[in-house]
Amino acid sequence: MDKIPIIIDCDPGHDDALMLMLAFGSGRFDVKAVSTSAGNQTQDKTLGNALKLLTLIGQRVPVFRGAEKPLHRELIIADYVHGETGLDGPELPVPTFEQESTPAAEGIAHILEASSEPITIVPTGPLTNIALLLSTYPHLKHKIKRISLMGGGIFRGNMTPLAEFNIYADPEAAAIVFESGVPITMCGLDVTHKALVYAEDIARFRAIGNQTGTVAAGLLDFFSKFYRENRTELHGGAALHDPCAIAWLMDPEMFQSKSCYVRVETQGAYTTGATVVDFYRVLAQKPNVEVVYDLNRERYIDLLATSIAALP
Ligand SMILES: [Ca+2]
Repeated sequence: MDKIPIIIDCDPGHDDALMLMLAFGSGRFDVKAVSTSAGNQTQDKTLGNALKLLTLIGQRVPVFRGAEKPLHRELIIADYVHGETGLDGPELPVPTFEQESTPAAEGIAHILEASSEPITIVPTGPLTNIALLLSTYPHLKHKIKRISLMGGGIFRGNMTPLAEFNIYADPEAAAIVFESGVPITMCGLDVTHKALVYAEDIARFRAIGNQTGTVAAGLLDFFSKFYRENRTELHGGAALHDPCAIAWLMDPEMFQSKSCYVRVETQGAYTTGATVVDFYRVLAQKPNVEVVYDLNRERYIDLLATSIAALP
């Protein structure tokens, strides 16, 4: 099977870490580059975390530093979930390599330009870098096969009652991405709050016995604390958001989704950062997003376990 060419834009972040393990460990992707967004933590920290994680899993691809803050707003971070470092919990290795000198949007543009085939972009943080890419290099849109992202939701939010963190952090950037005309897959809170990882799954990752499994388990132990304390309706499960955006590319059949017209609210009194999903097609507009809302959780955990086992 041919590997799927992708570029990952992330803000590690505990669930971003598991997303990277899935992307690299699955063997299904030709990862052209990783760029970092400021989101779960500051740009300095998410960039450092990406370099540490790639060092841990023995992968060396170009890493690009992304924007320091959202397009028009001040940076908000999610240290209440991810801790002071953005990846609190286990010990991580000192990076064995450095980021490229090119900024993210420019670096991604060069890769798209040089590629003979369209590349899928997988953003799992705020969409600042991807909005900069699309607005600075609009002639390269046709080189983007799809944007498979974690963000948004149909009926709920986790920052405000209707807005999810990644979209809320930079709604103007998200609006640019959703209005770009590039095909989008949106793994929002509807599916990611069913992509639960429980204590027994964490024990399974730890029992793999390699360094990746040990770190994955340590990260998820820390990450689960927030969910056990604040999302009791998940019954001890932690919502493992970001790997969904990769898993959908591997096996869309394990998910349920619907093609919908989606816009991002940037000015609402109560709804800024909401993804407005026309689920029942009341506007009769052409769908621009494949909205993912359910998955086969057991298969998702199996994919993660297999991928972690294939890494150092
Ligand atoms: Ca993330």
